[in-house]
Amino acid sequence: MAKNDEENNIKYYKDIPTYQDFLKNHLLLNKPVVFGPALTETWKARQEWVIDNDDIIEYNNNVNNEQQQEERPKMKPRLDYLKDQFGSAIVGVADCIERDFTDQKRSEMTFEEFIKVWPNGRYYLKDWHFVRAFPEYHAYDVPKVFADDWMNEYWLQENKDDYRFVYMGGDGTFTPLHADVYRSYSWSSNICGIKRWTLFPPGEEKYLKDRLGNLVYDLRSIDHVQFPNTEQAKRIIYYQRDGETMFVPSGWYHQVENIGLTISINHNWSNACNLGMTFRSLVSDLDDVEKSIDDLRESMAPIEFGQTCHQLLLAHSGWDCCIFTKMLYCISRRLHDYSEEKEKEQPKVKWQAQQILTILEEWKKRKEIKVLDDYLEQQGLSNLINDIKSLLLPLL
Ligand SMILES: O=C(O)CCC(=O)C(=O)O
Ligand SMILES: [Fe+2]
Repeated sequence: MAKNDEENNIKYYKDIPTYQDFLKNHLLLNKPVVFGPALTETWKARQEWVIDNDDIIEYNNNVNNEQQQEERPKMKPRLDYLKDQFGSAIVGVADCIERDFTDQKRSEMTFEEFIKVWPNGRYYLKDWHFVRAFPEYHAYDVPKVFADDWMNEYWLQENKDDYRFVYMGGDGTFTPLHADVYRSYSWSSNICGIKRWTLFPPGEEKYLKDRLGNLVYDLRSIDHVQFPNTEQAKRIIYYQRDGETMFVPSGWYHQVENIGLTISINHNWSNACNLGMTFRSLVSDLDDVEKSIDDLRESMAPIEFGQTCHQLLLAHSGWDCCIFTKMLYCISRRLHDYSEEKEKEQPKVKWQAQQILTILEEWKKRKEIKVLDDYLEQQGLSNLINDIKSLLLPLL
């Protein structure tokens, strides 16, 4: 088993660090970190969803007996309780043996049906918007160090969506290699089972692509003719145990494989510290859409072409520049009304305002700004960018 310490280039905090330490050493440096079980100890999910694991488990994957003992999860799911509480909910599952382009084939079933197939190691329950589905249940609290979360703050205010998930998988289920949506951060707390993480610092993904830019799908079965350079990619491997929490920084590609029956809770999140990364990912997604329909450019007026690109971006990735700007407006209003005693742990307000204003300046320099202006106007939001500036400038 890989060593779970700094030798492996990942910082481990047994005791929860202060927000200032986390900000300085991880959010701003964009470096991963693991928190010990103390962070999640009081969660209802850790108390009610699991029981001690006394099973002798026959694993599907290739580990020898000694490793099996060492890797045996301390806890296992409390299936009767989970079925009783949540059995009739509809959940989305990924088929770990059927690929669908760059992802796994998805389908739906009831949670009760999932519980029956859980041990088979084929279907992986993913992206369950658990808090939305069971708002009264209160399975966990967002740790203070992760509370400054603009994405969920915006979506919850709109009451439309969120990025708060529960995952449940059997031995050998996995999430293919990817970087997170919008280059957001993620945090993932393991309730039971073991997760084997492989993390690649930003930039290393160039070794994980073929000549056409396709990314390796599963690190466990690489075609070395198609992907001849994968061995060169620097990586961190970490076995995440029951109760531990992984912080995944922006733009780090990663793959996750489950050992034993696993349950995890994870959020995608973003804030002023990774705003630049998020913004550049938006612009690059927009560039990709533009390229993909370049043959239509001649047949359309420039405004119409721009709007079509935005619509495609929204349909394809769930966001567009309008949503991004509305998120900045939502956060700017809060920063403007800042009141110290009510506020969560976060960087200095003035610094956050500067980050947003810097992004707006970057926008202004890009050709897409004209399209964005028209697009916002069409949605009755023509003053949004000026409104953001009026809210933030007094904070500088
Ligand atoms: O647990 C998994 O399978 C995937 C988690 C993940 O990709 C993340 O937290 O960003
Ligand atoms: Fe991820």
